[in-house]
Amino acid sequence: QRNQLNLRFMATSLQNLSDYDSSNFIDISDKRFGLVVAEWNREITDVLSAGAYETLLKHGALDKNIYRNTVPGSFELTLGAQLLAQHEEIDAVICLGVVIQGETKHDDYINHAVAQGITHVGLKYNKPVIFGLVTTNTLEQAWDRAGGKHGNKGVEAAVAAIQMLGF
Ligand code: RBF
Repeated sequence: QRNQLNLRFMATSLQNLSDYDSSNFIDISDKRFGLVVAEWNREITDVLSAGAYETLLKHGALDKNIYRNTVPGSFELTLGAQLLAQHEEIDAVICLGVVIQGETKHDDYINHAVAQGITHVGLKYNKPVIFGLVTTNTLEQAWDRAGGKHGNKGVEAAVAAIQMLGF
């Protein structure tokens, strides 16, 4: 299954979408990254996670410096982020989740809570805590943002982390 996910990632996510300019990226070979990945909509969050992970490696991060953790759902991303960010050795945290609109307003509550929560964690610990939450009306729209026609938001989240480390 991992190979399939990797193939899907390689086949689609870095071709022409999620384009970015890496010419001014700083050296991140000594930076430590926390990845927090929600297990709801796991098939999709796995692809976001692979995108973020591969992007960090591609730009010089070391595998041993990437700490990947899962949380049950996106609502838990905030605490997951805090548990990582509180460690002095962690330089940046990347939060990844997929929240799909349903019949009730749960998505609104979750999205606002995560946006506020991880903003708070970033300001409290003075380090980048990246908002990699895909919030869509349908699963298809989420796939479009996980290696589909709108790129891979996991790649973009990793790029944002690298850029903020160079700020
Ligand atoms: N978590 C997600 O990451 N994505 C979702 O689309 C999502 N939908 C949910 C819908 C409902 C009605 C509920 C109650 C929870 C949902 N969650 C979702 C889980 C949520 O983020 C959290 O894990 C749980 O509410 C436990 O705190």
